[in-house]
Amino acid sequence: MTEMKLVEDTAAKIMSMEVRGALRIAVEASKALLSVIEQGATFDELVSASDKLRDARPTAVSLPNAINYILHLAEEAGKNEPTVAKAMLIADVTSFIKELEGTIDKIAEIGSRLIENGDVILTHCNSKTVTSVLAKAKRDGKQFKVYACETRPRYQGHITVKDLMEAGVDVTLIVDSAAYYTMLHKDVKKVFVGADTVYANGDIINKIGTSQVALAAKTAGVEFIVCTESIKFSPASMMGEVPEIEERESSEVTDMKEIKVFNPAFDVTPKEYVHMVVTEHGIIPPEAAYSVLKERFAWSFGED
Ligand code: RUB
Repeated sequence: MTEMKLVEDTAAKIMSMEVRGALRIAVEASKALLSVIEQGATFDELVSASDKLRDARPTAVSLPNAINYILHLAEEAGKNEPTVAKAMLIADVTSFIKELEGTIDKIAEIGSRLIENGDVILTHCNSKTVTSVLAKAKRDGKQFKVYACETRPRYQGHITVKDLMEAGVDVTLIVDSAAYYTMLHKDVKKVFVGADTVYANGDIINKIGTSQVALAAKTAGVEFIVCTESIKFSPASMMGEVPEIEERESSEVTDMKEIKVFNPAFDVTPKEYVHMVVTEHGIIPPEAAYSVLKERFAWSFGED
């Protein structure tokens, strides 16, 4: 497979959701760009490969963040003589990917400490970050139960149930509309969800339905915990930009072609509903998102 074909293939897999989840999208796009670099692409070719990947899914900011960082690394490496520049860039991008992949284990380590024996937890969608937190708590010998929302229309909750069963976690599938009832009647103590984007003000974008779960959690007095790598924080939101909320095909919802369908894939949970955000750097209140952005994305403000 030529390297551009690999880029197009990766973009197609992200669009079709064969590759999904904000962290995995960023990792796979970065790997595709690494292969382009390894083939000796010029900077312009790297930019054109990046453009093919950038818009594959519009809401998860982890994707443009990873791409922009690789382009920044390429600019920096390009200040050297060409063979040195190539070797340097390959090393830098390889270590960036390794770091990205490693963040999930750090969050698992930190987030699992929040889980106590006897906890009943609810989750929505399929976040590999959240499932790694839950799996780590299980490996640490904690006894707890999980309720997983099925997550219409794409049923990512089924993946969550499978992931957690493989990890030996006691997990039960519920329909999305049973979230509040389950909180009240099954003594849910904590909600854990992932994120696609974190705004500078601490608001969180995640799978459609997350904000309803957060509203229900607030009413039911249940802690609402977001687990997210800092690559999902949005530098553009510091300048007032808001990511587009992806709307997907009506065929995901129904095969009745004659009816009107509105199918947003994500929603925004206001920071007031979020008790804490678990990142690879530690646990922060949502209001601290701005400080994380200033530090994590210093390179994009010309500050490194
Ligand atoms: C996935 C989703 C996940 C976040 C975080 O939506 O909303 O909760 O992406 O996932 P989709 P992770 O299925 O539409 O991609 O923690 O794995 O990055």
